[in-house]
Amino acid sequence: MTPAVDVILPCLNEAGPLPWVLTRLPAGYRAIVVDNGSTDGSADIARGYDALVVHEAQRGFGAAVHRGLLTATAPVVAFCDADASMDPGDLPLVAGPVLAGEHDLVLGRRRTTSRGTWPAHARFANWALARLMRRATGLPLHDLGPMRAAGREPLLALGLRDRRSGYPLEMVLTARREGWSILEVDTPYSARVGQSKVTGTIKGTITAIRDMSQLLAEHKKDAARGRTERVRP
Ligand SMILES: Nc1nc2c(ncn2[C@@H]2O[C@H](COP(=O)(O)OP(=O)(O)O)[C@@H](O)[C@H]2O)c(=O)[nH]1
Ligand SMILES: [Mg+2]
Repeated sequence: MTPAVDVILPCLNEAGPLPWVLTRLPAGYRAIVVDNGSTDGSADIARGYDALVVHEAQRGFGAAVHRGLLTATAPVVAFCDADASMDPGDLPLVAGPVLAGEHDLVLGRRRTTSRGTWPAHARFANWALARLMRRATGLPLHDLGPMRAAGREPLLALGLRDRRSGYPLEMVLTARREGWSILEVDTPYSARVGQSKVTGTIKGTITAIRDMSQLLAEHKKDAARGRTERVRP
């Protein structure tokens, strides 16, 4: 039976949190764990919890997430970290409005449930990027959170190209350019289990900022080109 929602869980050494994460999925939601060369047995653990496990050889958050999107078959796909910082039981908050046909893309704004959940440098980087994202899109967005949902086929049609940490931002910018209806909702966020792979280190944060700044600059150039083309006779 085709699930209503395929949940894409990028996974790089998440043996600790995976059992909890994979038992939290609501009925009708299928887990697709995209393993990116884990060395801690994550893939076997995921299979033990009946998740569909796929491998992606190319390293990078975007490469893993995109592999999940190519693997999905459900009409709606949702994205979630596999680190137990967010509860898959909350996925209906983002998938619900897409399933109901009310919005094309729903983004979960991370709302911390306890102090010390989010390292200060990551919180600051996210705040600065959200500000730039608001300016670029004109939408009242506050976070580039990983929990989100959209229709599978429309998402594929966006033709996203980033395969690193810019993927979530490219999704928002391209969806906006295509005139999608985008909604942000609050989603609970707590301390992850295990070591962060992206923004938990200063180096990871700097790479994320670099990838995202490049995308914002390209988006600005595209928008300016669009304006020039429109005024041409
Ligand atoms: N497959 C894959 N997953 C990744 C990669 N980098 C991060 N992840 C996963 O993507 C999710 C987000 O990474 P995380 O370390 O939580 O980043 P943070 O939320 O910024 O601290 C986690 O489930 C990671 O296991 C990668 O290169 N490949
Ligand atoms: Mg995380």
